[in-house]
Amino acid sequence: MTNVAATFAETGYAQFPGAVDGNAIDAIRGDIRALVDRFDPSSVTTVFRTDDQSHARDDYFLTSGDTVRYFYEDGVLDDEGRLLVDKHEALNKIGHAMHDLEPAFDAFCRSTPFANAAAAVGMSDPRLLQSMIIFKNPRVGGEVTAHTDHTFLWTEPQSVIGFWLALDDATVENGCLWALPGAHRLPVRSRFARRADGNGTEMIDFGEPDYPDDGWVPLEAEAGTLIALHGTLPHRSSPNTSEKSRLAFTLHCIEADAEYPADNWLDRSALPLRGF
Ligand SMILES: O=C(O)CCC(=O)C(=O)O
Repeated sequence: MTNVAATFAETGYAQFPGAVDGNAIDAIRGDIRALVDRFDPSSVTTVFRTDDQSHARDDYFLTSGDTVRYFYEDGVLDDEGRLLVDKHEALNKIGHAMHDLEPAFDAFCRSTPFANAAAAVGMSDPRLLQSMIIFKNPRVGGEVTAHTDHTFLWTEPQSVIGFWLALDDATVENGCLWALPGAHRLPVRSRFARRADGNGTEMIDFGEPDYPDDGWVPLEAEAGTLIALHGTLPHRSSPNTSEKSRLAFTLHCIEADAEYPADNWLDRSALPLRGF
C-alpha cells in the first residue's frame, strides 16, 4: 500500500498539496465567473442551507442532479425574493452536473489531478457522479453542518469518495473543511433519500450516537490543494464571517459496479454516468 492509500485508510482523508497548478486554477475561476455572469437572479429563489435542508422541499433542487442550477445563501433575498447583494456575492453553490454538461468543467474534472487522486486512494473504476462549486463568499458564506457524503450519495456497497479542491487558500478564518480523523469507521448515522410515496425527501435516522465534539481537525489548504474524503468520514465547515473568499470545487465519484439506488435524491437516470 502506498503512503497515500495508508493515510486514507487510517484517517479517512488524504491531502494532495499543489495538485492543480496556478494556471489551471485561474482558468477554472474564470469559467466559474462566466457561469455566474450567465445566471439570471430573477429566475431563482432557492436558498441552500444544511441546518434544516429546507432546499430539499423545492423541485428546483430535486431536479438539479442532471443539470446546472444556482442556490443562494441564506439572507441574501428580501421578502419579495429580490437580491440584496450583487449576484457574484450571493450564491452558496452551483450544482450538480457541470462535469458532464459544461465543456470546461468536463475537461477540468477529467484532467489528471482528479484521476490520479482517485487512483491513489484506491478507486478501481470511478464514475463521476456530482460536481459542485461551493462559494463561501466573504461575510455571507454559510455553515456546512457535520455529515458524511454516503448519507447523501448512497451506494451498495458504500463507494462514494469526495474530491474537494481549494480554489482560494482555505483557513480556519474563512471556513476551511474540518474532519474527524478515523471516524469513517463509525456506523453512518443517517440517509437522505426520496420518500417511497414520491412526496419529497426524508432524512432517515439510524439512531447512532451524535458525533463527538472533540477530535475534529481543520484541513487548512492552499489554493490548488485537492483533498479526498472517504464517503463515511464526518466533515463540516464553519460560516465565513471573514472578508476573505473561500471558493472551492468538489467532485464526487462512485464505483461503476456499486448499486446506486433510484431513491437517491440525486437523479442521474436520464444522464448516464461516465468515468475519467
Ligand atoms: O466546502 C465545504 O465547506 C463543504 C463541502 C462538503 O461538505 C462536501 O463537498 O461534501
